[in-house]
Amino acid sequence: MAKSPARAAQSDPQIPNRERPAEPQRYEASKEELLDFYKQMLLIRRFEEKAGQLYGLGLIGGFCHLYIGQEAVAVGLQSALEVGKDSVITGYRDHGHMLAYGIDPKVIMAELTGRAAGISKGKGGSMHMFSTEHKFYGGHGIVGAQVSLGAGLAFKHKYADDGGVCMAYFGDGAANQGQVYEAFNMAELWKLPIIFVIENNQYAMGTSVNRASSEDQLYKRGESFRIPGIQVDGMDVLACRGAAEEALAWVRGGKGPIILEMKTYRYRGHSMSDPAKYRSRDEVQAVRDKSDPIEAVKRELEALGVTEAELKPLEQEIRKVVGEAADFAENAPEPETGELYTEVLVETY
Ligand SMILES: Cc1ncc(C[n+]2csc(CCOP(=O)(O)OP(=O)(O)O)c2C)c(N)n1
Ligand SMILES: [Mg+2]
Repeated sequence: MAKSPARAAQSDPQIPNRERPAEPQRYEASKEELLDFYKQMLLIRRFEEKAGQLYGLGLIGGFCHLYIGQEAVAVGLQSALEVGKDSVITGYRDHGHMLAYGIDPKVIMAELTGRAAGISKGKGGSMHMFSTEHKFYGGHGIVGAQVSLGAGLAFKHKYADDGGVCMAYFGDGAANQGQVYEAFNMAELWKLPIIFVIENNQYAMGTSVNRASSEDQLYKRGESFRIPGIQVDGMDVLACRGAAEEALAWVRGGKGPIILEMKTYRYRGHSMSDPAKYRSRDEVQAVRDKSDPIEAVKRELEALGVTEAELKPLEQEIRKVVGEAADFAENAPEPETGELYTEVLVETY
């Protein structure tokens, strides 16, 4: 006799009993750690503002996607990683992730202006930056491609048994790409050490997540692959760090991949050439007023007794670092013309 649909729909009895990660706790940072998070987020914000200015002056060519508004995600998550052991991969909105990993702002800015001293020798630009020394594997322009590449990096960690974990970032728009699900399947099947980080900044170019996604609770996207997911306040750096701790415990414990959906928001347009007609100024302003990640940490620092006068020198120091990076990026020489065909594939294989 054929099974009734209701019976057939009964799922594998193992599923309800599946182990789940614990509910992440907000990270309890010391005053020094909180100051450090503040500095890192402010560095990203000021760096990105400066990059926007240089773009306006015609010093940056090609695409340029700013990370303003999303700073708490990269800073909170990557503060829990071990540089040089764990690997990181992301899309084209990559400057913040590099800065959060302690990579020199000068070589990032010089890459934006296409100079030989840039981290990709001036040939990658905003979207294609790498630091193999940091195990930072880009910087990718093809939406979703970094997710499968990230699964490959995680496979390498497992194969070499080096204890590393891959953190693979992608956007809410990328979360609808087919290759993401192929990567999910393999990652869970092979219990790869990977944290899939969905940076849900609410928009993919001009399309809001609700308009593009039949399931807009993106942390659930791994369910049919048995990959657990956690939704995180991506505007709260301590919530981000707390989630990273839980995710790392899960993945380093050999339990396979995990998904973190970071609820965040980008203040600027998709790229520098976005007229932003798809949302109102009021919407952006409301998020800035209510949930700015940097202002939130500032308030916490003040509650811990840190005064405005103590923060001022930090802010000045960051302005100086960013100013020096911009000067360097403006004055460093361009690559020699003889470099045009080096490190690019010109033969067949
Ligand atoms: C395969 C592919 N399709 C389309 C594009 C064009 N494109 C570039 S960015 C983007 C939106 C992606 O949005 P999301 O994943 O939410 O990332 P965000 O820009 O918000 O960080 C699209 C459609 C592309 N680069 N690659
Ligand atoms: Mg997005």
